Amino acid sequence: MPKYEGHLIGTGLRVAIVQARFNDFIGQHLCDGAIGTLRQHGVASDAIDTITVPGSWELSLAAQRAARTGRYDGIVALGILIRGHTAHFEYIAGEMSRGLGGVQRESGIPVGFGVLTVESIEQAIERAGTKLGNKGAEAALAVIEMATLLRAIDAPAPTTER
Ligand code: DLZ
Repeated sequence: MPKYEGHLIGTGLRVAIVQARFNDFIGQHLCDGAIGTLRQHGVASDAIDTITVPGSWELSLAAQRAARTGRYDGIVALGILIRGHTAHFEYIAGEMSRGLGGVQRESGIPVGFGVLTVESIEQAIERAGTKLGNKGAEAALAVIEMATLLRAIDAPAPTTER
């Protein structure tokens, strides 16, 4: 029985990083984490494009356009949403996550979810390369695994000899 798995060798993959600029002083660390991970796993530097958008609300539209070009094997979405005192957070977080999920389902290209949805700047810093890892790096790793998994699933099944 065939078993399909992805792996973490990113050689030959082309990846777009779509990054929201809001809270950019922390977001830059997510981006560094994502690029560092892609490079460590063999993705060529000229095969990584970065696309910036104003805020997390705009991520899914830019990710959709990037996916439609057919140039990428995967997309890493990065942003930082910090809950304020209004309902803004809920509206943006809901639409952003649904939108990114929709892009990946419609396009068939993996979209790594490296968007922090946190209560405070401190929680964001913890997840952007300090105490609790780097969610940008984790999203990049998931994209490599998913892109290689999809290639494995799409490959023609080996013929059995008689
Ligand atoms: C307006 C806004 C607010 C209040 N907070 C955030 C946030 O914490 N993180 C983020 O990525 N973007 C935020 N934005 C901007 C919106 O995502 C969007 O860019 C604007 O509403 C313009 O469409």
